[in-house]
Amino acid sequence: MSPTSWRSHLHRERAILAGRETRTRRAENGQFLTELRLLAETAGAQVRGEVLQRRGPIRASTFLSKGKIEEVRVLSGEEQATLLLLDDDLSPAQSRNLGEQLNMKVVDRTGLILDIFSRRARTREARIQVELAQLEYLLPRLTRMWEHLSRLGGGIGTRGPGETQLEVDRRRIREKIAKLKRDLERVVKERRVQRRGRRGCFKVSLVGYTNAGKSTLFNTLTRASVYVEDQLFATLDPTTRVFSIGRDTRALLTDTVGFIRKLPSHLVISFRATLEEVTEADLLLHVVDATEPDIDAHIQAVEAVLDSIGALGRPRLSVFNKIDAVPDEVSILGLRAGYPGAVFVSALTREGIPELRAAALRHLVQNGTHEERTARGGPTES
Ligand SMILES: Nc1nc2c(ncn2[C@@H]2O[C@H](COP(=O)(O)OP(=O)(O)OP(=O)(O)O)[C@@H](O)[C@H]2O)c(=O)[nH]1
Ligand SMILES: [Mg+2]
Repeated sequence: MSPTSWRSHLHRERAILAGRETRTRRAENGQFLTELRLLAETAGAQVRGEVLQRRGPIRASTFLSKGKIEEVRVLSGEEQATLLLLDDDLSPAQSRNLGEQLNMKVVDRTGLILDIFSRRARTREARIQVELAQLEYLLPRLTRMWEHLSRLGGGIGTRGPGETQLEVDRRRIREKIAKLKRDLERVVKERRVQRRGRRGCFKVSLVGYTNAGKSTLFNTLTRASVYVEDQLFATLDPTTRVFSIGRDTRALLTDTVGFIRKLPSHLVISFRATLEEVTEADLLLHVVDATEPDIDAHIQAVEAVLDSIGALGRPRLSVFNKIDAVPDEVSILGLRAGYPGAVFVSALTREGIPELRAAALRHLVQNGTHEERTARGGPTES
């Protein structure tokens, strides 16, 4: 591994998951680390066990308490695990200390999400954005990564690196970051030019928690066939297609990257080019997975990301998806009562889709964007 590139390195590793309960987030029926497990599996790791810290303050030097570190040590010995995945973000010093004490590779939540994004990035735009976020994350952690790699003999020789080598590597990373930022500026400009060509059209963007069914709904509404998968972050690149809202009204619908609780800020910043589609939309369709046990937490996580990109004020319509998979009618009635104004659909069975189109049209009219705007030209893709 060269210091200025970072390929996925979690694939097939045997991993232990660890997290801490907080006052606002408590484990219920063992549900606490479910999302971390999904993230880990999406990154290709093999999850061998979980450790949950329920009480006690955060230990500044290692994040986890001594007792929990011991628990991880025993479990990882039994399971021959080499990787510890944390549900929270660690400071560079915390992950270094934990790694040294346990003699394991330690990856925090941001590191894990970045790893998944790097596995998913296919287009030039996505690659630039992901690499930029990774290098910004890597820079303050370089010492640790370096020591760790040298200990494992990971392709950089057996001799411990001197300060000079580290300085050289830091400089190379800074230069690479500067270059990626210039590349990204070009991408942002290209996208702006592209969007200018679409002035006069309604712009509707799908947003929502990862795996809520945005791409499936996109395919249903536009008869497209973008990639759909029961995995987190299946979509990284935005796709735009024409979508008919009413008999004579068409809009441009954009499917984009999904959000998650504590989406790394480096990613949010570097995905600016992609997310400008969202900040400039006339209407956001917020897709919510109706089968999700913790719907409010997901809605709040999405709103937090919208807030951080300056899109919280855009007109928004909540779309509860996957109602075909909600076990009983009573639950759906409960949701309808709890979220008035939302529409309820199944992107798979098409139930509720006509109501969704009608509600979207109503919103566009109410927001005064309806008048002369209709989509011009044939389907476009970006
Ligand atoms: N039962 C049911 N499953 C659905 C529905 N819509 C989507 N799914 C499933 O949910 C999973 C995620 O769907 P995607 O469309 O990839 O979700 P997404 O929101 O685009 O996810 P990311 O791009 O990863 O953020 C897939 O397995 C879909 O088949 C639905 O209406 N009903
Ligand atoms: Mg998707």
